[in-house]
Amino acid sequence: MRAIISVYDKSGIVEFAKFLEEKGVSIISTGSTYNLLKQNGIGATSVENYTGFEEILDGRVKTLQYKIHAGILADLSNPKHKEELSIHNIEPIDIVVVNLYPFEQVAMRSNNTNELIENIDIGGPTLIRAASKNYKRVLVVVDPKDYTRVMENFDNIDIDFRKKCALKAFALTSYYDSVIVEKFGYKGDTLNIGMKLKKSLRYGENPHQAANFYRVPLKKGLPNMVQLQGKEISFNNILDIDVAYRMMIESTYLSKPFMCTIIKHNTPCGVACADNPQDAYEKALFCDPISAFGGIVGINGSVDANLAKKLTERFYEVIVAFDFEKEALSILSKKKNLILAKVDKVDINSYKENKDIKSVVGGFVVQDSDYLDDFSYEIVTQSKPTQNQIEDLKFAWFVAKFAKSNAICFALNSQALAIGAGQTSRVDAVKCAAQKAKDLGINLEGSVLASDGFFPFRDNIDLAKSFGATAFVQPGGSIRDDEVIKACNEYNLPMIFTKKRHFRH
Ligand code: 93A
Repeated sequence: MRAIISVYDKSGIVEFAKFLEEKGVSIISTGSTYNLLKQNGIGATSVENYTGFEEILDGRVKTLQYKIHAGILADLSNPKHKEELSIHNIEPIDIVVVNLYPFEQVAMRSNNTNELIENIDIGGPTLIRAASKNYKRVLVVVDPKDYTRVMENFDNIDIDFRKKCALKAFALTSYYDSVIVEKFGYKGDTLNIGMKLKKSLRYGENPHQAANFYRVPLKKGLPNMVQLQGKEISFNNILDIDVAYRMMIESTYLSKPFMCTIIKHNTPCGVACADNPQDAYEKALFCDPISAFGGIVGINGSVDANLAKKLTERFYEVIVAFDFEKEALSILSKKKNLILAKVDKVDINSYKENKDIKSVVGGFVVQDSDYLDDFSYEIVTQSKPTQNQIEDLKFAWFVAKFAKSNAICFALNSQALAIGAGQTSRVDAVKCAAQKAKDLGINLEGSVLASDGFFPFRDNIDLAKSFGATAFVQPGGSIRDDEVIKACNEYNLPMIFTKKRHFRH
């Protein structure tokens, strides 16, 4: 076996190279790496000796040589490659150990263009990328922290291990380039976190904020959205369409075929399910027609003429649906500004794979997506919920999941009656919802209540019961669960725990 070692950060390299030598690996090495190995008694060959070409252009061309790269890139399962190696007297290289010029560290302290340019590593990434491309045969090691793992597993290194190393290497070179882009301040159609510009937006959350819409590579799980009519889509429209879209995809969890949601400021102000889209819409609107003004309507189906007529009676910004019937389109076309967004129904499994990225000053936090695809629970009270209550609890739980935390939802017959969202205390969420219902003349008697996080005290139960709630769903997990369960038992009302919290910030 043959390895090329060319490292800027020399930590651990002597031990690693010694190990490789003991395993019978021949070592080729660059300038100062070679000197260090030699000083430590390791029998390496310099790149110059190996290739017959000396380093030129002040080290800009060290390893960028035919003999090196053909040795790395040859596919030895291909007879033609093997033959060509032998014709040109080139030996295969099986291991590439490289770490790069410290561009980022230099960029943090310096604005000297020449210094920055000299610290852009070209040969290193080229070695790394060549080895990664040929991971089926070649092992690439780009991080001194990995030397131990490689040594421990050396006799059992398989294709999975080499593939992992290759992807780590590609991620490194992609990050390395993104730092160069960031330092030199490129403003183009890619964002330096590996995203591609989808659309320049008129402005951001507010008119004084510039904004763009980027997409992740390969668009995995993202809706393929087509705008059928209406004014230019805005930053806030995209955010609101996103919640509607998530509810549409996750609505496969619900028991009825059609779901309608009305979104305002990124949180639902009305949600319902029914056996047809029009009923679902009318039931959704019932919850809070005042908030619905200027909202985004999402429907997990096709908009037909009847529904289109209903929709034109009010002012909405966007209708998002899986489809629009021809007649519906002609009815809706009278509302020139109304945006119609047709989105693809994606497979729930690829949807689940999406990562949730939120920005913080100077970076991002990333988490797995919080999807809902089943309703499992434990009954924790003496009183057991009826089958109808279970259905309503399941539905209310869906609504509370998508409403901004702290969120609660009073629901009955697959319809949200009152939603309390975005409150800093849970008891305020209950009060807000009940106050809205009261103002709109909505009767909460006989409803069920869902809470996206646990009830910290029994006061929520006392209050909700006084407004008419008759069953509860919450994650559980408070140190005062006993007190909360006791309150339900006193009222002889059922409560279920899902053991899963669904905060949405
Ligand atoms: O200047 S380079 O872009 N040209 C090259 O051909 C080349 N080959 C390896 N830089 C190159 N390298 C880099 O040199 C490696 O990525 C490593 O960071 C460094 C090791 O050089 P030395 O062994 O002389 O310390």
